[in-house]
Amino acid sequence: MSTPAPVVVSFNNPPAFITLQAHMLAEERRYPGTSGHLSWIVSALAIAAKTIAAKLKNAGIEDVLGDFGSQNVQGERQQKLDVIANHLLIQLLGQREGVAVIGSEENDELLMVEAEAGGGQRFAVLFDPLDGSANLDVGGNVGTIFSIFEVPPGGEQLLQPGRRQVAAGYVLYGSSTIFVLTAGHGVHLFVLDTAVGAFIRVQRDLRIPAVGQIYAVNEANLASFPAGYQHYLAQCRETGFTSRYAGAMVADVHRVLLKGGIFLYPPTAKAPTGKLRLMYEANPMAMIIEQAGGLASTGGGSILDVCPEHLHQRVPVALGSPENVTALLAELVRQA
Ligand code: AHM
Ligand code: MG
Repeated sequence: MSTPAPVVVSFNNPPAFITLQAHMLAEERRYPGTSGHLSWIVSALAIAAKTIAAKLKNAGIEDVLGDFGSQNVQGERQQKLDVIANHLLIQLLGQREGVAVIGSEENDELLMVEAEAGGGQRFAVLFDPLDGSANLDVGGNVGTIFSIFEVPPGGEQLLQPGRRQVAAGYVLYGSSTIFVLTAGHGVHLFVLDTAVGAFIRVQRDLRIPAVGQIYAVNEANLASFPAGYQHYLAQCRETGFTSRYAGAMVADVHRVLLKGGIFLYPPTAKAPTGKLRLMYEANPMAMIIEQAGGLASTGGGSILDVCPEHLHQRVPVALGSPENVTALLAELVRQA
């Protein structure tokens, strides 16, 4: 009896069930000579995200809500979950080979991680562990935002313009846990499959709509915005825009990324250089939005070209669909 010919099956076309880890390994393989440290760092961020998501699901049952009883360097009251998320990220990243520097919204200074023997590429990871934490007590959306730079050999110039980020992303803890990532080649979206415990890629090469009809801004501050912002928002209202504002940058930017429109945190009387922090809020969101085909501006130039002076520096932020941001910038010039 002759042996039947083996059946050759291809599992690559169409690709299915790609985890975040598999995605990162494939991304890194495109660049021979890279050390693999970047995917290792993203895997630490994913573990932190899963742990934070689990804590949030049990908030109110476990004692994780409310004030921690201290303030961070920016004078903001820390919530217990701010402290828990920050500690978790520092512990996980601090143990990862390739992490040289850690910077957090919740820490006054950069943390320098001792180098491992063996050398190789080293990275700075900057993050806002729990963005929008004022939403915690009401069960609203919160997020984690991160930015990754390669540390130049010699370690000088630790804070670099956002244009030099090698990867950036955010996690949105909402009705599902969503991980959005760019490593400089498009924006990809993963959803946590809680049964499997892994982030599964559900969208590749996300593109922001060219124009949208949503604006996200804290309109209670309108009277103290510079004239150009006020005029632009008046035009939006006159032309049928709708307003959506969660008070958590991650949730608001995510909506704009998927549906189009504009997210704004302009200068105000209370915060003349804006409220949002360049290194771990504005830069990573700007990289995501630009990678998706949008624009991200300080009102004067691209957020990604701002030369940082210190870890907690603030910038005005206007980001979103290219047509919306261009219209705002034209109004800012007209009213200057
Ligand atoms: P946080 O990082 O301390 O939570 O603050 C940042 C948040 C952003 O998520 C959000 O866009 C902004 O602060 C909301 O501020 P406001 O309440 O002034 O509108
Ligand atoms: Mg924040």
